[in-house]
Amino acid sequence: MSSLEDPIHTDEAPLLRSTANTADISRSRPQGSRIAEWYESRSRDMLALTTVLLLLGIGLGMWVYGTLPTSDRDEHPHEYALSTDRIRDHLAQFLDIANKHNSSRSVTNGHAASAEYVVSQLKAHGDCDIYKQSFMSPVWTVHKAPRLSVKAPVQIDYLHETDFQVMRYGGQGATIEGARVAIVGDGCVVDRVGDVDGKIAVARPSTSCSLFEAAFMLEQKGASAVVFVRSARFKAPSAARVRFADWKEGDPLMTIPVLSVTHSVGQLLQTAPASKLRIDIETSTSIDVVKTFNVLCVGRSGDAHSTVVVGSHLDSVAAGPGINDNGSGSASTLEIQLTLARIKFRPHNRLVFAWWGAEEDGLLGSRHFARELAHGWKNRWAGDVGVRWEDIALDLNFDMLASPNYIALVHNGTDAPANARAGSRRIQRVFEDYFVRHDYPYEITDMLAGSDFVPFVQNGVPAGGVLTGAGELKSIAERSSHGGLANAALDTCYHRDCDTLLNINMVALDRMSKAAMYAVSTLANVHGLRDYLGRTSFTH
Ligand SMILES: *[C@@H]1O[C@H](CO)[C@@H](O)[C@H](O)[C@H]1NC(C)=O
Ligand SMILES: *[C@@H]1O[C@H](CO)[C@@H](O)[C@H](O)[C@H]1NC(C)=O
Ligand SMILES: CC(=O)N[C@H]1CO[C@H](CO)[C@@H](O)[C@@H]1O
Ligand SMILES: [Zn+2]
Repeated sequence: MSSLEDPIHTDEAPLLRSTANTADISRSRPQGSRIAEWYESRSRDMLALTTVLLLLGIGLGMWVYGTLPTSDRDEHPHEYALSTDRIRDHLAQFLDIANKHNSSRSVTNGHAASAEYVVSQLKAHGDCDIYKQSFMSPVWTVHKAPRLSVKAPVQIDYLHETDFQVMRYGGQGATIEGARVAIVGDGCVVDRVGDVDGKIAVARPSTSCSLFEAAFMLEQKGASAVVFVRSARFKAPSAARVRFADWKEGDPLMTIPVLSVTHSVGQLLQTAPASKLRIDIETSTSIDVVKTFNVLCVGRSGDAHSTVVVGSHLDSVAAGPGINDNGSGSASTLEIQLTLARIKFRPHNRLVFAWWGAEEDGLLGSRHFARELAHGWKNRWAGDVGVRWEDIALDLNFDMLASPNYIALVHNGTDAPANARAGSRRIQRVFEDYFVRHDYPYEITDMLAGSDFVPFVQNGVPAGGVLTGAGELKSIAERSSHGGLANAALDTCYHRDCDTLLNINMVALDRMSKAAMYAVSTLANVHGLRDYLGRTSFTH
């Protein structure tokens, strides 16, 4: 076959040879049919020419395409690589765990199984070194509604939650009958009050010490219970925590009951003649100190000296499975790490993912992390966790990301203390860029308390994050810009047993998890991250 010997065609030879039938037919053709042969070789030339033109066309197309404006998908591939369905699969696993643990993923119940799930996913599909950081956490449980009755001398049985309440971490449960009362006024200046031994101390909260300090002093002076009277501007009793905010192993906890009563109940206690006044209190509560842990996934690539921490909390309250709160944050950060591993993301700055334990008991996991790394306070399990505090450039916090009646909220960086403010404002802008680019409505919300960014900003590390709201009501104005239901809570199942998969807003989850992915991948790729965070003026 001449055409096959022709050097011009050698490249196409395999292509033509593979059409074996053509060769067989030409061989069976009568000899001397020169016209047919000529015709055949022309058709092969045509085929070759077509191929060349086709290749040229593809090349030209690619060149033209390259000069066109790139799509959002090309510019933000990490966002598009993240699958909301996979996040939902993790949430289904969390729910399954909660169902097997008395409908909860709290420190005592289900947190460990949730953590095992995260660790097994990271081991199988993640890209990091995994550390567990153990610590002790006090866990508060109310077993039965408390009782409070006062004889002055006529007996009044007060209504739980309307007139009085046991304060959180307020004691180990006790039955007290016919006790006398000691009015101590300002709970902080107990040295100046008389004998409280064996009596129920009725005190006013004060600004000169914490509730815990006042109550604990009264306990040490022998009081059998403490009753804090609320000021008149509050209608309901308080359920505030009577415990050191940053409790650590070895710190004291209350043993005697601590109650909060409304102003009007307090009036009666303070004005009734002390000789005739007797009080019965019954509480059924406990504080157990249990071991729990943080899970850390320390990236193997990127500059360790400019580490980006990506945190979320894994535990739920004891009262419910916590699928939005805060399963939605921890499932999203898990899928972000797995996605980055799958697409072989090599960050310029090292990424450390953290799943905090005991958040619902007062941010104890993230506080323990800061105490051990920033302040060198070690417990008996302390060991290498693969990170040093001075290497941490910033913290991103993802808590609830899928509230059913959500508003997209971005933390206000200006709320951070002065030494973390510029960086926190910079992080805020990164999140805002995402919402502006997609034309999604969002609001700025405070960054003062309530989640695991606290120990970071308190120790000078800039922080930021997004969230979708909890028990607060949506206003009519907010409804017109964000949709959903006005005069309803952003999450009616907040801290309740109905916080299940049905409580997840998939649109919110999609937008917010991608906002998280955008911030993580963007900040992980900033060169000179610390300079970038330190810049005090920037254009949007
Ligand atoms: C499960 O929850 C119920 C109701 O809150 C409680 O009475 C029970 O003791 C719990 N069981 C366990 C094993 O925690
Ligand atoms: C952010 O916080 C600062 C200071 O705490 C406050 O002045 C400002 O109004 C807040 N911004 C928004 C949009 O809420
Ligand atoms: C964003 C958000 O509402 N997070 C919640 C997670 O749980 C803690 C502890 O209960 C709340 O204080 C946070 O508000
Ligand atoms: Zn919560």
